[in-house]
Amino acid sequence: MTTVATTPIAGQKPGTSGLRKKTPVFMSRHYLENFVQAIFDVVGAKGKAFVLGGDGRYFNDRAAQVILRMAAANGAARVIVGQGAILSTPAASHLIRLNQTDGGIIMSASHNPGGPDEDFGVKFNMPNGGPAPEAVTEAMFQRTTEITEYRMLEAQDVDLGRIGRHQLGDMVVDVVDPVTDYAALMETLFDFGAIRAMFAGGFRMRMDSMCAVTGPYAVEVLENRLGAPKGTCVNATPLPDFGGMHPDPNPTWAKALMDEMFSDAAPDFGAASDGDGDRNMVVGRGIYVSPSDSLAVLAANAHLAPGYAKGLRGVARSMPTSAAADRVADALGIGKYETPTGWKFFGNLLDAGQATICGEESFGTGSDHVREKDGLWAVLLWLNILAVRKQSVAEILREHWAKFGRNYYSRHDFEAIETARADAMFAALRGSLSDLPGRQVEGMVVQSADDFAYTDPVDGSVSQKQGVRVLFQDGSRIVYRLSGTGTEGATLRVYLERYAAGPSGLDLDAQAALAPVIRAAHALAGIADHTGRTAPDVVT
Ligand code: VG1
Ligand code: CO
Repeated sequence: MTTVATTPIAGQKPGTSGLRKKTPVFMSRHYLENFVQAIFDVVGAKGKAFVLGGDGRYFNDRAAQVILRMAAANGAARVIVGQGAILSTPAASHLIRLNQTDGGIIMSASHNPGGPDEDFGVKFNMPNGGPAPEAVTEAMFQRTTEITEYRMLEAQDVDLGRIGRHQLGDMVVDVVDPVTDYAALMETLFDFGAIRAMFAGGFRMRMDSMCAVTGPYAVEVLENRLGAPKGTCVNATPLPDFGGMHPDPNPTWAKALMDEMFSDAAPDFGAASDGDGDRNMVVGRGIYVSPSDSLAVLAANAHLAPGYAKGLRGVARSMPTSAAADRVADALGIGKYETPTGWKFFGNLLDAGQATICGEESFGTGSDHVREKDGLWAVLLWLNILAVRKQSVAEILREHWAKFGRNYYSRHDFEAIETARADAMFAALRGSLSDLPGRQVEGMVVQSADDFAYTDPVDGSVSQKQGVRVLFQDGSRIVYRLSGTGTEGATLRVYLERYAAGPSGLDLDAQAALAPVIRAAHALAGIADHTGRTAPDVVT
């Protein structure tokens, strides 16, 4: 065991989901080591067991060996690693819970591109399987600012290609198949027989794993266990640079899937997932399902799947997510919760049994089966619902809107803005909040405007400044936030929502229906003046 002298490196502050930086930064001297030592200093490693895996992006394999040697040097007793250092984020969460480990380290920058010049990331998950809460990540960050040394075992690489037990110093390394336990969990939740019968009856699907981590999971579950025709899963081999794809499952980056789903040859159902497998996009033949609507439809129909047949305890959504899920919760007479952005805020609600299903507008949905959002889980719940209802995605959506009304919704992202300009825009916006109520814009009257703060109902912790909200009298809403996962400048996210009760006006194009809200969003924040941008880079 060696103790290596080091000095603090600035900027090792975890964001919405772990620490993310450009890969060369992560590969620079002491960078990974400092952060990993800070993790172990905060959570303690002596005698403990952890799970380790990542999404297979560039540097995943090398980082895994470093983390293993550091875990051994810090006295950990056992680390469970996915074969090839691969684990999807939800599968890692499941392994932590299944094996009751003391947490886990996930190597991923999720939906950010991967490669030597792209992004890398590391996050710590707690013994409940969920992302570390703010108090813990803050303590890790504090530790990085005062670190003077880290511990490293001098040893050869562990053969992570071979399943089975290995020894690293005094520590045991158990290399496991990344898919088996996860697939078994899915079989307990969904009616595989019904879905298998649907595929056998000619139902066709395209699952686009975007050359990221869900490939092996999708092939095993959809093709091997559910009998979907070979070739249902595309881009199913995880690659270090994701084959040059940007593994963010949205209409912009999963364009090939969108094109196919809107073509004459479209299959019945399409889905895509992100770098680390926790996000999903769902598309019907000729119809896109917005993530906020997906959450609402899943909540309304979850009881059709065996794992949720007893009904839901509650539904939680992040604040910028549309209120569509709230309408379902009200109709079901169950709890509804509104949290800040980031899955870590759902952990307490799930642990306390207050929420069963959670979701975010950013293509994330999940349930209490793990403590992360879970892309393939959402796909399987949709398949289960389709198998039971025997309707198309379009029919299910239209019936949903007819019953609950429709929350037209879109998010506009303005990427890589100069940080100082973005900060100035927010300062001005925050300064104007108290004057906004009563103001008319685009024919709508502002009812209230605030900076979202959240008090966790379980542990009472408070999170401030989680997004600026402007609420209008007609129920429309604008939310402004800065991304906490980007690695270049600032990314402004503008979330737009407008409610249509129906029965008419439920079938409009979302951008058209939101046009006045979009114009109001630009006017109220002075987006063009502050940032020089008039149009978003990504629209979802
Ligand atoms: C984004 C999303 C957020 C999500 C987070 C992590 O954060 O908006 O909803 O939880 O990514 O998702 P931000 O701070 O950039 O808006 V993932 O798939 O990167 O684990
Ligand atoms: Co992700």
